[in-house]
Amino acid sequence: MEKKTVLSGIQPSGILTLGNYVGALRNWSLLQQDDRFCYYCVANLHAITVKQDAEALNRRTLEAAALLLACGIDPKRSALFIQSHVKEHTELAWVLNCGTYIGELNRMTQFKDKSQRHADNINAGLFTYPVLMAADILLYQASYIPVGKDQKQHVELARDIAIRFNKNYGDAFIVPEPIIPKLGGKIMSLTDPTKKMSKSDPNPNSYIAITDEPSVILKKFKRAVTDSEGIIAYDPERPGVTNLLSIYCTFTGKTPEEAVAEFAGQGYGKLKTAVADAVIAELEPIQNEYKRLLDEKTYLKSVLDDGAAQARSTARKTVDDVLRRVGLDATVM
Ligand code: ATP
Ligand code: LTN
Repeated sequence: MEKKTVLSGIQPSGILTLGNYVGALRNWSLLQQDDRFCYYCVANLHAITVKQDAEALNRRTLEAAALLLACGIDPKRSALFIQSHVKEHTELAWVLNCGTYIGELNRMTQFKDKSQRHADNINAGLFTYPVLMAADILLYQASYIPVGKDQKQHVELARDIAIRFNKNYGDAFIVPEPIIPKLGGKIMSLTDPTKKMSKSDPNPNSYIAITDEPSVILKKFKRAVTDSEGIIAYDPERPGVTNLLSIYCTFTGKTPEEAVAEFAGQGYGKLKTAVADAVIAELEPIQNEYKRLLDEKTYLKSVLDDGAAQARSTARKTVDDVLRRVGLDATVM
């Protein structure tokens, strides 16, 4: 059976949040099926596009890997690895940089957004970030890319880069497609529901960390910003309550209509507690497994070493093929 390839990445730029879990990690785990092989990386090269403390970056990279395992990434079905351990990522990124237009990168909304938030450090890496992401994807000939809604534009750029390269040099790359959850593709901040929940938000009340204690999860949901009307409605005009309802639905499998009917006429308090309960029920076992794995250093190292070796062997084939097609192998005959 010809297996299709799944690939995704997550930056170790902070504590992983409920947004990362619902938008990405949960799907990563579900996509591990018999007819697919998955590559999942901790994208530490991407993380240095904003300022990082070296020691904290190393620690968070390994913690993110342990958390991915705790969320159900199975090393028998997936290669789990650290992006910087596979040099082919930066090698391919250079070639792809030379096949990407400034105009395309200028259109990326994440770049615009991050340049505003990090106005003192608008570096070239932040600008070419999507090209490195395209390299991550195209190296493994991935067909499916599970991501949250905010990454759709980057995956589309990776498609365009692949299509252009294939046209110029012959079919080197599989053209990937994003897989975005229908519900929960964009979980919003609890303190400002018009903004995406983000792990790099300086206010910890704005996000639920996957590792937050149950009492903290309950407290943060209870404080979540809604509105003063107290009407349970799934309506973009009421982003706070709609966000709570979509979180509730993703964790209970109910539809928005069912959830609205369940809480109608009861104000926001009941809904907030019910959302917290549903989230805690799913996160608690993950947290326990995560704590256990953090002490299993030898196991974690062996998973990451094996994952990188597996990734490298696939990635090398793609890079060698690309170098040959572009005329960069320069072999003396
Ligand atoms: P940062 O805030 O540091 O930019 P991030 O929280 O957006 O980071 P990433 O590492 O960039 O996290 O994203 C990892 C994955 O999680 C991506 O697939 C992204 O689309 C998804 N994701 C991130 N935030 C959310 C969210 N609020 N809702 C749904 N999916 C999300
Ligand atoms: N840029 C992504 C993280 C990421 C990624 C990838 C996602 C890095 N490499 C490859 C999918 C495929 C983000 O979520 N900010």
